Amino acid sequence: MKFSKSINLFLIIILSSSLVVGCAKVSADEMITPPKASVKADNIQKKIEEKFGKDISLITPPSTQELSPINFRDLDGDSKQEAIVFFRNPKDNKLKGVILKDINGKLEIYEGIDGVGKEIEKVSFDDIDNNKKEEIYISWQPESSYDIGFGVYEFDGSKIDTIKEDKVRTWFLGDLDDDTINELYVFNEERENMDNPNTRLERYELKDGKMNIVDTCRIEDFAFGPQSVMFGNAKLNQKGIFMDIATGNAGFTDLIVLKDGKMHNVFYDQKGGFTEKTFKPGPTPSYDIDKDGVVEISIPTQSKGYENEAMAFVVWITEWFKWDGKDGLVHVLDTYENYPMNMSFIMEKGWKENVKIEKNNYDSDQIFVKFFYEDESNKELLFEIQYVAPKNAKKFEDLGYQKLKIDNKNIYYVKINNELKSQNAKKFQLNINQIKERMSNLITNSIF
Ligand SMILES: [Ca+2]
Ligand SMILES: [Ca+2]
Ligand SMILES: [Ca+2]
Repeated sequence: MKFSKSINLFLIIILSSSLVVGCAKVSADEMITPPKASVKADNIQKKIEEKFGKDISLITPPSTQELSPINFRDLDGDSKQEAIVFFRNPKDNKLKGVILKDINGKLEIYEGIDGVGKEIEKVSFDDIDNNKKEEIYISWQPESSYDIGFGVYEFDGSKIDTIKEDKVRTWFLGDLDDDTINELYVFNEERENMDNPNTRLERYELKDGKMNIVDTCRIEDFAFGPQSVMFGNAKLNQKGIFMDIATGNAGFTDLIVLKDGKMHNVFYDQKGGFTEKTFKPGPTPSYDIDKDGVVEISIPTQSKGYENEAMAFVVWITEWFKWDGKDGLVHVLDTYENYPMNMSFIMEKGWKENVKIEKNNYDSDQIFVKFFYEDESNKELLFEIQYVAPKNAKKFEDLGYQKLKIDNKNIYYVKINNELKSQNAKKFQLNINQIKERMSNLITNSIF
Protein backbone atom coordinates (compact mmCIF):
# COMPACT_ATOMS: atom_id res chain seq x y z
CA MET A 1 0.00 0.00 0.00
CA LYS A 2 1.16 3.49 -0.74
CA PHE A 3 -0.36 6.65 0.59
CA SER A 4 0.24 10.18 -0.52
CA LYS A 5 1.87 12.58 1.87
CA SER A 6 -0.93 15.10 1.69
CA ILE A 7 -3.56 12.59 2.74
CA ASN A 8 -1.31 11.33 5.44
CA LEU A 9 -0.78 14.82 6.78
CA PHE A 10 -4.52 15.40 6.70
CA LEU A 11 -5.09 12.26 8.72
CA ILE A 12 -2.42 13.15 11.21
CA ILE A 13 -3.88 16.59 11.77
CA ILE A 14 -7.45 15.50 12.17
CA LEU A 15 -6.73 12.45 14.23
CA SER A 16 -4.16 14.05 16.45
CA SER A 17 -6.37 16.76 17.78
CA SER A 18 -6.49 15.82 21.42
CA LEU A 19 -4.44 14.09 24.06
CA VAL A 20 -4.36 10.98 26.31
CA VAL A 21 -2.45 9.03 28.58
CA GLY A 22 -3.95 7.44 31.65
CA CYS A 23 -5.50 9.26 34.51
CA ALA A 24 -3.74 10.97 37.33
CA LYS A 25 -3.46 8.55 40.16
CA VAL A 26 -4.86 9.60 43.52
CA SER A 27 -4.36 7.33 46.49
CA ALA A 28 -7.14 6.66 48.93
CA ASP A 29 -5.24 8.53 51.67
CA GLU A 30 -5.01 11.66 49.60
CA MET A 31 -8.71 11.63 48.96
CA ILE A 32 -9.62 11.30 52.61
CA THR A 33 -7.19 13.83 54.10
CA PRO A 34 -5.87 16.28 51.56
CA PRO A 35 -2.56 17.75 52.71
CA LYS A 36 -2.88 21.30 53.97
CA ALA A 37 -1.33 24.05 51.93
CA SER A 38 1.30 25.68 54.08
CA VAL A 39 1.76 28.42 51.53
CA LYS A 40 -0.78 31.09 50.64
CA ALA A 41 -1.33 31.75 46.96
CA ASP A 42 -1.41 35.56 47.22
CA ASN A 43 2.06 35.77 48.73
CA ILE A 44 3.68 33.59 46.15
CA GLN A 45 3.80 35.81 43.11
CA LYS A 46 4.97 38.72 45.30
CA LYS A 47 7.76 36.61 46.73
CA ILE A 48 8.92 35.48 43.27
CA GLU A 49 8.80 39.05 41.96
CA GLU A 50 10.92 40.22 44.89
CA LYS A 51 13.58 37.74 43.91
CA PHE A 52 13.40 37.66 40.10
CA GLY A 53 11.93 41.05 39.20
CA LYS A 54 8.50 42.51 38.51
CA ASP A 55 8.51 41.55 34.84
CA ILE A 56 8.28 37.80 35.31
CA SER A 57 5.11 36.11 34.08
CA LEU A 58 3.71 32.96 35.63
CA ILE A 59 2.73 30.25 33.19
CA THR A 60 0.47 27.21 33.28
CA PRO A 61 2.48 24.32 31.88
CA PRO A 62 0.81 21.89 29.46
CA SER A 63 -0.07 18.66 31.22
CA THR A 64 -2.37 15.68 31.17
CA GLN A 65 -3.01 16.61 34.80
CA GLU A 66 -4.94 19.78 35.50
CA LEU A 67 -2.32 22.33 36.45
CA SER A 68 -2.46 26.06 37.19
CA PRO A 69 0.19 28.80 37.28
CA ILE A 70 0.64 27.96 40.98
CA ASN A 71 0.39 24.28 41.86
CA PHE A 72 0.13 22.89 45.36
CA ARG A 73 1.62 19.43 45.88
CA ASP A 74 3.22 17.64 48.79
CA LEU A 75 6.58 17.05 47.18
CA ASP A 76 8.71 16.25 50.24
CA GLY A 77 6.21 14.00 51.99
CA ASP A 78 5.75 16.11 55.14
CA SER A 79 1.94 16.11 54.70
CA LYS A 80 1.95 19.82 53.91
CA GLN A 81 1.75 21.13 50.40
CA GLU A 82 4.46 23.21 48.83
CA ALA A 83 3.85 25.50 45.89
CA ILE A 84 5.51 24.80 42.58
CA VAL A 85 5.49 27.63 40.11
CA PHE A 86 6.71 28.01 36.55
CA PHE A 87 7.47 31.43 35.17
CA ARG A 88 9.22 33.20 32.36
CA ASN A 89 11.86 35.78 33.06
CA PRO A 90 11.89 38.31 30.20
CA LYS A 91 15.46 39.33 31.08
CA ASP A 92 16.82 36.11 29.58
CA ASN A 93 13.53 34.82 28.07
CA LYS A 94 14.03 31.60 30.05
CA LEU A 95 11.46 29.45 31.76
CA LYS A 96 12.14 28.36 35.27
CA GLY A 97 10.47 26.23 37.90
CA VAL A 98 10.73 27.03 41.61
CA ILE A 99 9.33 25.49 44.77
CA LEU A 100 8.13 27.65 47.67
CA LYS A 101 7.92 26.22 51.14
CA ASP A 102 6.94 27.72 54.45
CA ILE A 103 9.87 27.30 56.87
CA ASN A 104 8.90 28.48 60.35
CA GLY A 105 6.55 31.14 58.98
CA LYS A 106 8.96 32.34 56.34
CA LEU A 107 8.48 31.60 52.66
CA GLU A 108 11.62 30.10 51.15
CA ILE A 109 12.30 29.76 47.41
CA TYR A 110 14.12 26.70 46.08
CA GLU A 111 15.66 26.76 42.61
CA GLY A 112 17.02 23.98 40.42
CA ILE A 113 14.55 23.48 37.59
CA ASP A 114 16.03 25.55 34.82
CA GLY A 115 15.22 23.41 31.86
CA VAL A 116 16.83 22.61 28.61
CA GLY A 117 14.77 24.33 25.93
CA LYS A 118 12.61 27.37 25.42
CA GLU A 119 9.10 26.18 26.13
CA ILE A 120 7.76 23.59 28.53
CA GLU A 121 6.26 20.73 26.56
CA LYS A 122 4.66 18.79 29.39
CA VAL A 123 4.72 18.52 33.19
CA SER A 124 3.54 15.63 35.38
CA PHE A 125 3.73 14.84 39.06
CA ASP A 126 3.92 11.20 40.06
CA ASP A 127 5.34 8.93 42.76
CA ILE A 128 6.71 5.97 40.85
CA ASP A 129 8.92 4.73 43.71
CA ASN A 130 5.92 4.90 46.04
CA ASN A 131 7.84 6.73 48.80
CA LYS A 132 4.97 9.22 49.29
CA LYS A 133 7.02 12.01 47.71
CA GLU A 134 5.99 13.07 44.25
CA GLU A 135 8.64 13.49 41.60
CA ILE A 136 8.39 16.25 39.03
CA TYR A 137 8.59 15.19 35.36
CA ILE A 138 9.21 17.97 32.84
CA SER A 139 9.99 18.07 29.17
CA TRP A 140 11.10 21.06 27.19
CA GLN A 141 10.50 21.68 23.50
CA PRO A 142 13.66 21.54 21.45
CA GLU A 143 15.16 24.63 19.93
CA SER A 144 16.66 22.95 16.90
CA SER A 145 16.14 19.19 16.80
CA TYR A 146 13.49 16.51 17.17
CA ASP A 147 14.56 15.62 20.62
CA ILE A 148 13.01 17.11 23.68
CA GLY A 149 14.83 17.91 26.86
CA PHE A 150 13.55 15.77 29.72
CA GLY A 151 14.13 16.17 33.42
CA VAL A 152 13.01 14.39 36.57
CA TYR A 153 13.38 16.24 39.87
CA GLU A 154 12.75 15.51 43.51
CA PHE A 155 12.39 17.93 46.42
CA ASP A 156 13.57 16.65 49.79
CA GLY A 157 12.43 19.65 51.83
CA SER A 158 15.68 21.57 51.61
CA LYS A 159 16.87 21.24 48.01
CA ILE A 160 15.79 20.14 44.53
CA ASP A 161 17.65 17.04 43.33
CA THR A 162 18.02 16.28 39.65
CA ILE A 163 17.29 12.58 39.20
CA LYS A 164 17.58 12.58 35.43
CA GLU A 165 18.23 15.13 32.70
CA ASP A 166 18.43 13.84 29.18
CA LYS A 167 17.35 14.27 25.58
CA VAL A 168 14.63 11.89 24.47
CA ARG A 169 12.14 11.53 21.64
CA THR A 170 9.23 11.39 24.05
CA TRP A 171 8.17 9.98 27.42
CA PHE A 172 5.07 9.03 29.36
CA LEU A 173 3.95 7.53 32.66
CA GLY A 174 1.58 4.61 33.03
CA ASP A 175 0.87 1.35 34.80
CA LEU A 176 1.52 -1.67 32.59
CA ASP A 177 2.03 -4.27 35.33
CA ASP A 178 -1.25 -3.26 36.95
CA ASP A 179 0.07 -2.76 40.50
CA THR A 180 -1.58 0.74 40.64
CA ILE A 181 1.85 2.43 40.56
CA ASN A 182 2.96 4.10 37.35
CA GLU A 183 6.22 3.39 35.59
CA LEU A 184 8.26 5.79 33.46
CA TYR A 185 8.56 4.98 29.76
CA VAL A 186 10.94 6.73 27.40
CA PHE A 187 10.80 6.48 23.61
CA ASN A 188 14.42 6.67 22.61
CA GLU A 189 17.03 6.05 19.95
CA GLU A 190 20.77 6.37 19.30
CA ARG A 191 21.04 9.93 18.14
CA GLU A 192 24.72 9.62 17.30
CA ASN A 193 24.18 6.75 14.88
CA MET A 194 21.25 7.50 12.60
CA ASP A 195 22.21 4.65 10.22
CA ASN A 196 21.25 2.27 12.98
CA PRO A 197 19.19 4.24 15.50
CA ASN A 198 18.03 1.23 17.54
CA THR A 199 14.63 2.85 18.19
CA ARG A 200 13.18 1.50 21.41
CA LEU A 201 10.89 1.91 24.35
CA GLU A 202 12.65 1.95 27.71
CA ARG A 203 11.02 1.27 31.05
CA TYR A 204 12.57 2.91 34.11
CA GLU A 205 12.48 2.19 37.79
CA LEU A 206 13.27 4.80 40.43
CA LYS A 207 15.19 3.31 43.32
CA ASP A 208 17.24 5.07 46.04
CA GLY A 209 17.03 8.34 44.11
CA LYS A 210 18.38 6.79 40.89
CA MET A 211 16.45 6.29 37.68
CA ASN A 212 17.51 2.97 36.13
CA ILE A 213 16.51 1.27 32.88
CA VAL A 214 14.98 -2.06 33.81
CA ASP A 215 13.55 -3.15 30.46
CA THR A 216 13.80 -2.26 26.77
CA CYS A 217 11.84 -3.30 23.73
CA ARG A 218 12.52 -2.62 20.07
CA ILE A 219 10.40 -0.34 17.90
CA GLU A 220 10.65 0.05 14.13
CA ASP A 221 13.57 2.34 13.32
CA PHE A 222 13.00 5.87 12.03
CA ALA A 223 9.59 6.15 13.66
CA PHE A 224 8.86 9.73 14.67
CA GLY A 225 7.38 8.66 17.95
CA PRO A 226 3.87 8.03 19.22
CA GLN A 227 1.16 10.54 18.40
CA SER A 228 -1.04 8.94 21.01
CA VAL A 229 -0.50 6.48 23.82
CA MET A 230 -3.10 4.56 25.73
CA PHE A 231 -2.82 2.13 28.62
CA GLY A 232 -5.76 -0.24 28.44
CA ASN A 233 -6.82 -3.85 28.25
CA ALA A 234 -5.23 -5.74 25.36
CA LYS A 235 -7.33 -8.70 26.50
CA LEU A 236 -9.58 -8.99 29.51
CA ASN A 237 -7.14 -9.22 32.49
CA GLN A 238 -4.09 -8.26 30.45
CA LYS A 239 -3.00 -4.67 30.11
CA GLY A 240 -1.15 -3.22 27.16
CA ILE A 241 0.37 0.01 25.93
CA PHE A 242 -1.15 1.06 22.62
CA MET A 243 1.21 3.43 20.81
CA ASP A 244 -0.06 5.02 17.60
CA ILE A 245 3.18 5.92 15.91
CA ALA A 246 3.91 8.27 13.00
CA THR A 247 6.53 7.55 10.38
CA GLY A 248 7.67 9.66 7.46
CA ASN A 249 4.58 9.17 5.34
CA ALA A 250 2.43 6.68 7.21
CA GLY A 251 1.91 5.17 10.64
CA PHE A 252 1.41 2.01 12.65
CA THR A 253 0.23 0.92 16.06
CA ASP A 254 2.47 -1.00 18.42
CA LEU A 255 0.98 -2.96 21.28
CA ILE A 256 3.31 -3.66 24.20
CA VAL A 257 2.31 -6.30 26.74
CA LEU A 258 4.24 -8.01 29.50
CA LYS A 259 5.46 -11.51 28.71
CA ASP A 260 7.33 -13.26 31.52
CA GLY A 261 7.66 -9.85 33.16
CA LYS A 262 9.34 -8.24 30.12
CA MET A 263 7.91 -5.84 27.56
CA HIS A 264 6.91 -7.60 24.35
CA ASN A 265 6.01 -5.70 21.16
CA VAL A 266 3.40 -8.08 19.78
CA PHE A 267 3.12 -6.91 16.15
CA TYR A 268 6.80 -6.08 15.66
CA ASP A 269 8.56 -8.38 13.20
CA GLN A 270 11.89 -9.12 14.93
CA LYS A 271 13.51 -10.47 11.77
CA GLY A 272 12.41 -7.71 9.43
CA GLY A 273 12.68 -4.97 12.02
CA PHE A 274 9.29 -3.40 11.29
CA THR A 275 5.62 -3.44 12.25
CA GLU A 276 3.63 -4.31 9.15
CA LYS A 277 0.47 -5.80 10.60
CA THR A 278 -0.86 -2.44 11.74
CA PHE A 279 0.66 -0.34 8.94
CA LYS A 280 -1.70 2.49 7.95
CA PRO A 281 -1.80 5.90 6.26
CA GLY A 282 -1.32 7.76 9.55
CA PRO A 283 -1.08 7.21 13.30
CA THR A 284 -4.84 6.88 13.87
CA PRO A 285 -5.87 6.35 17.51
CA SER A 286 -6.64 3.18 19.42
CA TYR A 287 -9.92 3.09 21.33
CA ASP A 288 -12.46 0.73 22.88
CA ILE A 289 -14.82 1.12 19.93
CA ASP A 290 -17.25 -1.67 20.84
CA LYS A 291 -17.22 -0.77 24.55
CA ASP A 292 -16.39 -4.28 25.74
CA GLY A 293 -13.51 -3.18 27.99
CA VAL A 294 -10.79 -4.16 25.51
CA VAL A 295 -9.03 -1.58 23.33
CA GLU A 296 -9.22 -1.88 19.53
CA ILE A 297 -6.67 -0.73 16.95
CA SER A 298 -7.82 1.42 14.03
CA ILE A 299 -6.66 1.04 10.44
CA PRO A 300 -8.15 3.36 7.78
CA THR A 301 -8.94 1.87 4.39
CA GLN A 302 -10.59 3.02 1.16
CA SER A 303 -14.33 2.46 1.35
CA LYS A 304 -16.41 0.62 -1.25
CA GLY A 305 -16.25 2.17 -4.69
CA TYR A 306 -13.09 4.20 -4.02
CA GLU A 307 -10.51 1.43 -4.39
CA ASN A 308 -9.15 2.92 -7.61
CA GLU A 309 -9.74 6.59 -6.89
CA ALA A 310 -7.04 9.19 -6.62
CA MET A 311 -6.17 9.77 -2.96
CA ALA A 312 -7.75 13.20 -2.82
CA PHE A 313 -11.19 11.79 -3.68
CA VAL A 314 -11.16 8.66 -1.55
CA VAL A 315 -13.78 8.29 1.16
CA TRP A 316 -12.07 6.49 4.04
CA ILE A 317 -13.54 4.17 6.56
CA THR A 318 -11.81 2.86 9.66
CA GLU A 319 -11.45 -0.84 10.27
CA TRP A 320 -11.13 -1.78 13.96
CA PHE A 321 -9.25 -4.83 15.21
CA LYS A 322 -8.63 -6.61 18.49
CA TRP A 323 -5.40 -8.34 19.38
CA ASP A 324 -5.79 -12.13 18.89
CA GLY A 325 -3.60 -12.88 21.93
CA LYS A 326 -0.65 -13.97 19.76
CA ASP A 327 0.75 -11.75 17.03
CA GLY A 328 -2.34 -11.16 14.92
CA LEU A 329 -5.53 -9.13 14.64
CA VAL A 330 -9.22 -9.97 14.70
CA HIS A 331 -11.61 -7.69 12.84
CA VAL A 332 -14.37 -6.25 15.05
CA LEU A 333 -16.28 -3.61 13.10
CA ASP A 334 -15.85 -0.54 10.91
CA THR A 335 -16.64 3.11 11.33
CA TYR A 336 -17.03 6.00 8.96
CA GLU A 337 -15.61 9.32 10.19
CA ASN A 338 -16.81 12.65 8.87
CA TYR A 339 -14.50 15.28 10.34
CA PRO A 340 -16.32 18.52 9.45
CA MET A 341 -19.48 16.95 10.89
CA ASN A 342 -17.64 15.76 14.00
CA MET A 343 -19.34 12.43 13.42
CA SER A 344 -18.29 8.81 13.71
CA PHE A 345 -20.76 6.25 12.36
CA ILE A 346 -20.62 2.54 13.17
CA MET A 347 -20.87 0.20 10.18
CA GLU A 348 -21.80 -3.35 11.07
CA LYS A 349 -20.76 -6.55 9.33
CA GLY A 350 -21.59 -6.52 5.62
CA TRP A 351 -21.71 -2.74 5.27
CA LYS A 352 -18.14 -2.39 4.04
CA GLU A 353 -18.88 -4.64 1.06
CA ASN A 354 -22.34 -3.37 0.19
CA VAL A 355 -22.75 0.26 1.19
CA LYS A 356 -21.24 3.14 -0.76
CA ILE A 357 -20.67 6.46 1.00
CA GLU A 358 -20.83 9.77 -0.84
CA LYS A 359 -20.18 13.16 0.70
CA ASN A 360 -19.95 16.76 -0.43
CA ASN A 361 -16.97 19.02 -0.12
CA TYR A 362 -16.80 21.02 3.05
CA ASP A 363 -17.04 24.61 1.89
CA SER A 364 -20.61 25.28 2.84
CA ASP A 365 -22.42 25.52 6.12
CA GLN A 366 -24.48 22.60 4.91
CA ILE A 367 -22.52 19.34 4.90
CA PHE A 368 -24.03 16.01 3.92
CA VAL A 369 -23.19 12.34 3.68
CA LYS A 370 -25.28 9.80 1.77
CA PHE A 371 -25.31 6.03 2.29
CA PHE A 372 -26.22 3.93 -0.78
CA TYR A 373 -26.79 0.24 -1.19
CA GLU A 374 -24.88 -0.72 -4.34
CA ASP A 375 -24.42 -3.93 -6.32
CA GLU A 376 -23.66 -4.60 -10.00
CA SER A 377 -27.14 -3.73 -11.24
CA ASN A 378 -28.64 -1.55 -8.56
CA LYS A 379 -27.85 1.61 -6.57
CA GLU A 380 -30.39 2.94 -4.09
CA LEU A 381 -30.10 5.66 -1.47
CA LEU A 382 -30.63 4.23 2.02
CA PHE A 383 -30.51 7.51 3.95
CA GLU A 384 -28.69 10.81 4.03
CA ILE A 385 -27.45 12.86 6.97
CA GLN A 386 -27.27 16.63 6.65
CA TYR A 387 -25.34 18.90 9.01
CA VAL A 388 -27.19 22.18 8.76
CA ALA A 389 -26.64 25.69 10.10
CA PRO A 390 -29.61 26.80 12.25
CA LYS A 391 -30.56 29.51 9.71
CA ASN A 392 -31.28 26.76 7.15
CA ALA A 393 -33.17 24.49 9.52
CA LYS A 394 -36.63 25.44 8.32
CA LYS A 395 -35.81 24.56 4.71
CA PHE A 396 -34.87 21.02 5.71
CA GLU A 397 -37.85 20.57 8.00
CA ASP A 398 -40.13 21.68 5.16
CA LEU A 399 -38.49 19.04 2.96
CA GLY A 400 -39.37 16.31 5.46
CA TYR A 401 -35.99 15.81 7.14
CA GLN A 402 -36.08 14.51 10.71
CA LYS A 403 -33.93 16.00 13.43
CA LEU A 404 -31.26 13.62 14.81
CA LYS A 405 -29.38 15.82 17.22
CA ILE A 406 -27.97 19.31 17.78
CA ASP A 407 -24.43 20.27 18.64
CA ASN A 408 -23.09 23.68 19.57
CA LYS A 409 -22.83 24.66 15.91
CA ASN A 410 -25.33 22.92 13.67
CA ILE A 411 -28.27 20.53 13.51
CA TYR A 412 -28.03 16.95 12.23
CA TYR A 413 -30.99 15.96 10.03
CA VAL A 414 -31.72 12.62 8.43
CA LYS A 415 -33.90 11.62 5.50
CA ILE A 416 -34.59 7.90 5.18
CA ASN A 417 -35.62 6.29 1.90
CA ASN A 418 -38.73 4.29 2.77
CA GLU A 419 -39.34 3.16 -0.80
CA LEU A 420 -36.45 0.80 -1.39
CA LYS A 421 -37.08 -1.56 -4.31
CA SER A 422 -34.56 -4.37 -3.92
CA GLN A 423 -34.74 -6.92 -1.13
CA ASN A 424 -30.96 -6.75 -0.80
CA ALA A 425 -31.05 -3.01 -0.18
CA LYS A 426 -33.72 -3.45 2.48
CA LYS A 427 -31.28 -5.57 4.54
CA PHE A 428 -29.22 -2.43 5.13
CA GLN A 429 -31.99 0.01 5.89
CA LEU A 430 -32.01 1.57 9.36
CA ASN A 431 -34.72 3.43 11.23
CA ILE A 432 -34.07 6.76 12.92
CA ASN A 433 -33.30 5.20 16.30
CA GLN A 434 -30.82 2.75 14.79
CA ILE A 435 -29.12 5.65 13.03
CA LYS A 436 -28.92 7.62 16.29
CA GLU A 437 -27.41 4.62 18.09
CA ARG A 438 -24.64 4.30 15.50
CA MET A 439 -23.70 7.98 15.57
CA SER A 440 -21.21 9.55 17.97
CA ASN A 441 -18.76 12.40 18.03
CA LEU A 442 -15.34 11.79 16.53
CA ILE A 443 -13.10 9.47 18.48
CA THR A 444 -10.16 11.10 20.15
CA ASN A 445 -7.79 9.81 22.73
CA SER A 446 -4.40 10.93 23.91
CA ILE A 447 -1.92 12.86 21.84
CA PHE A 448 1.37 14.37 22.75
CA1 LIG B 1 8.62 9.38 45.04
CA1 LIG C 1 2.96 -0.34 37.89
CA1 LIG D 1 -13.36 -3.00 22.75
